[in-house]
Amino acid sequence: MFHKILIANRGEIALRILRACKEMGVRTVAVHSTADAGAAHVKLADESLCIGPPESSASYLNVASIISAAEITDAEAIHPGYGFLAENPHFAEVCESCRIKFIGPTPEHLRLIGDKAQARRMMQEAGVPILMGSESSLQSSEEAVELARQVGYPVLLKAVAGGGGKGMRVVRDEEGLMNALLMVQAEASASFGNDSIFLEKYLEKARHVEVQIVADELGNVVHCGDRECTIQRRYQKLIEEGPSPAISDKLREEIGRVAVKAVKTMQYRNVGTMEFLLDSEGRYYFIEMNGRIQVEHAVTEMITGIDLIKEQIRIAAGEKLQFTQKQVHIHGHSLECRINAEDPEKFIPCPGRISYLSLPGGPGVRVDTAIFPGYEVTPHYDSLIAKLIVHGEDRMEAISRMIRALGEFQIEGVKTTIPFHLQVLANPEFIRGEFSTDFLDRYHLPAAARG
Ligand code: MV4
Repeated sequence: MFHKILIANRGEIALRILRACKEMGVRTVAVHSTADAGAAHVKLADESLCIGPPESSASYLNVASIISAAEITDAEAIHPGYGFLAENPHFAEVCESCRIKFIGPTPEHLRLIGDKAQARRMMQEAGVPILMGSESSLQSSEEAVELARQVGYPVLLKAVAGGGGKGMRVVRDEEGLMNALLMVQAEASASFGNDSIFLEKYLEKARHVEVQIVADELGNVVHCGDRECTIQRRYQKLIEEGPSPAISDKLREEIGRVAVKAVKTMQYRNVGTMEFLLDSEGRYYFIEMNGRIQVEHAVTEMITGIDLIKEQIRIAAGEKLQFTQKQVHIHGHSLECRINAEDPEKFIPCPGRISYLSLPGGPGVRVDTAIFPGYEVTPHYDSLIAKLIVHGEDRMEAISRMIRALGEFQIEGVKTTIPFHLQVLANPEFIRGEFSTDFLDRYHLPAAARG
C-alpha cells in the first residue's frame, strides 16, 4: 500500500478521498489554490501546498505545479477525483514518466474512451449494442447528410472529444443539419481543441442508466450494479438513484454481464462507468464510458456497502479485488440530490458567503460536502456544494427520507437547488418511477428553469 497520496482536487471529493486515505492509514497531501487556503480538505490533510491562483487553469489544472507538489512531498500516488485532470491522458502520462502512480486508468485507456467515436466502434466489436450512426468521425457535410438520411431524423451530433453532454446538438431535419454541424464543430474546437464530430440516432424519451465497473490490475472485473441518471438539465445530472427503477432483474443481470465482458475485452483497469440509453421497449445501447470515479458513486456505495474510493486506491497499489461478482449484493434503494449554489428557478450560479448552516442527519442519511458556516462560494469553481444521499429499504422509503432530509437542510447566504429537488420528489410520475429524458421539459418548473 502507498504511504502517501496527493489529492489533486478540491471540495467534497477531495474530502471524500482524504477520509478513505485516513481509514487506510495512508498519509495525505492536499493541494489548493489561493482561494481555497482555508478549505476543509486543506485543514484536514497531513500536509498541504498552494499550487496557484484561484483560476482552475492556473491551479487545479496546472500539471507542472501538481507534479512538483507530489515530488516535494514524496507522494507516491495522485488521486485526481473527478473533473479537472481526472480523465486527462497527458496528465496520466506525465505521472507515469515521473514514477508517480496515477490512481485511474492507463493513459492509453483514457485516450481510447476519451474518443467517443472510437469507444463506440470498440464497444460494437465487443458485442455491445450501440445506436445507428458513424463508424468514425465525419469527414464532410455530404457524408453527414447521407448518414442522417440512412439513420433517420432526429439525429445527434456529438464532439468526438466531448462527453458529459458538452458539444452535443439534436438535429430534427435536413434543413437544420448544416448549421448544427458548424455550431458543434466550433464548440468542440473551442472546448476541446478538437473539431472532430460524429453522428448517431437521437433516442427520444430515453432513460439514462449506467453500470459501475471495478477492475483490478490482475484482470478481475466486477460490476457493482446500476444507477439511474435520467433527471438531468442541460446534460447536468441533478438526481441519481440506484438501482434503476426502469429495469427488470433480468435486464439488470444482462447489462451488468455485457458491461463486464466489454471491460475485460479492452483490458481496462481501475473504476469506470458504462453509460447506456434505454428505449421504451427495454432495449439498451452503449453511449459512452467514463474513466473516473463519478459524482454519484455514493449511490452505489449505499446499496452495495463497497467503498469505491478505497477500492480505487487498492487497485492502483496492485492489490487484488476484495470481492467476486457473487459477493456483490444490492440492498435496498439509494437516492442522491446534487445541491448546487444556484438560483433554483434559473439554474444560474449564486456565489456568496454561507451565513448559516445546519446539515441533515438521522437514519440512512449521508451528506458529502466541504462547506461550513462562513464558507465563501466563489464563481471560480463548479457550483456543487453538497451531495445529499439517502438509503432506504425500498424506493418509497428512500424518497420519504430524502424529502425529510431536504427539509432539515438549513442554509443561508446562497440560493440552492433544494426547492427544485422537493418539487421533483413530489411529482407523481417521479414517485411512480415513470420518467424519461423529457421529464424536466414537461414538468413543474417555470419556463425559465427549463432552459
Ligand atoms: C443521448 C440521448 C439520446 N440519444 N444520445 C446526455 C448526457 C450524455 N452523457 C449523454 N446524454 C444523452 N445522450 C443519443 N444518441 C439522450 C441523452 C440524455 C438526455 C438528453 C436530453 C435531456 C435529458 C437527458 C438525460 C440523460 C441523457
